[in-house]
Formats: sequence, C-alpha cells, structure tokens
Amino acid sequence: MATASTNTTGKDDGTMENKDGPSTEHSGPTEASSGDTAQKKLPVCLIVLGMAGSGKTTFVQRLTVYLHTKKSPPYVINLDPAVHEVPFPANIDIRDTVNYKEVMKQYGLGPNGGIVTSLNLFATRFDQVMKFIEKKQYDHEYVLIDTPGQIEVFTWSASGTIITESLVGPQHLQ
Ligand SMILES: Nc1nc2c(ncn2[C@@H]2O[C@H](COP(=O)(O)OP(=O)(O)OP(=O)(O)O)[C@@H](O)[C@H]2O)c(=O)[nH]1
Ligand SMILES: [Mg+2]
Repeated sequence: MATASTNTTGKDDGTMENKDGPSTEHSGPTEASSGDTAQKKLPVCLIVLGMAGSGKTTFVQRLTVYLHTKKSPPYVINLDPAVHEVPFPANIDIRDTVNYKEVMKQYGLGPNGGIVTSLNLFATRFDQVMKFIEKKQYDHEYVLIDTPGQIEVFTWSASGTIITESLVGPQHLQ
C-alpha cells in the first residue's frame, strides 16, 4: 500500500493549509490561551458522506454560505482529490497535498483506486490537519468536511477510520 514518502504528495511541512482561507494566521503556534478558552465551545466537525452525485459538495457550499450569513464562518476541508472545482473557500484542500492524476499513474490505478489511494496518502498526514484544526478550534463553531463520491473510502478503508477517529477524539468533537 502507498506510503507518505512518495513524491505524489506535494508539500512537506505545515503548508497544507490554504493561506487565503477566511482568516490569516501562520504566525507560530498560537493555540488559545488556557484561562480564556476554558468556557469556549469546541467546533462541531461535520463529515459529509453520501453516494456519488448525491449533493455533498452542494450541501457543503450552501451550508458555508449560510454560516457566513450567520457570522459563523466554518472551517472547510475538501477531501475530494478528483474534483475539478471546489465551489467554496477551502481552508484545507487535499488537492494541494496529493496529486490524484500522479497517484493513478504511479500506482497504475483507475479513477476509483486513485481516489482511495490519494485518501490513504493524505490520511498518513492527517495529524497535520488536526494541528491546523486545533489552532483554530476556538475560532470556528463548525468544521465542514466534503468527501469524494466513493463512500467506500470512508466505510471500508483505513483512511476513513483514521480521519474519523482523529476528528472524534474527545478534545475535538462534542
Ligand atoms: N435537484 C437537486 N439537485 C441537486 C441538489 N444538490 C445538488 N444537486 C445537483 O446534483 C449534482 C451533483 O451535486 P454535487 O454537489 O456535485 O454532488 P456530490 O455528492 O458532491 O458529487 P460527487 O462529489 O461527484 O460524489 C449537481 O448538478 C448539483 O447541482 C438538490 O438538493 N436538488
Ligand atoms: Mg462532491
């Protein structure tokens, strides 16, 4: 199975977060200070799953717009490596880290295998995503996660387990 050391994964250090996301940071570890944050709520992480073409991306996009109107902009993550256009401002986009077409070429895979393997590669670095979420955990009420149409990526493969269990950690999900 693929490993994170392959050159199909692009960025090596803490650069997987989009700098043009809703708010700026990257000024060192700015985790919320202890006293003030004790009463603040942790974000709810919403992983959007569903059959191919069932409206996941549209739902994430509409919910993002709605939350912006409610002055509660979400932290948004795109986990679909094969999508052409992401219709919402993604704070983290798997496509910035994993080159889906290269993965297909390098491992001799078809489109579905390419998506599963891309997710597996990304999952090996999901600890970095968790660090970004942790840094912003008191700034956002919601973390929205769009997923690829291949629902089996989450229900059957290790990457789904790694990603969901990371997010369900007691400190991250209410
Ligand atoms: N009628 C109707 N169409 C919708 C709805 N939500 C999405 N669509 C349409 O369904 C198509 C697929 O929507 P997407 O949001 O891309 O679906 P998806 O689940 O993200 O698709 P994949 O990522 O390819 O699995 C698009 O043409 C949308 O405009 C809905 O609630 N009603
Ligand atoms: Mg989609």
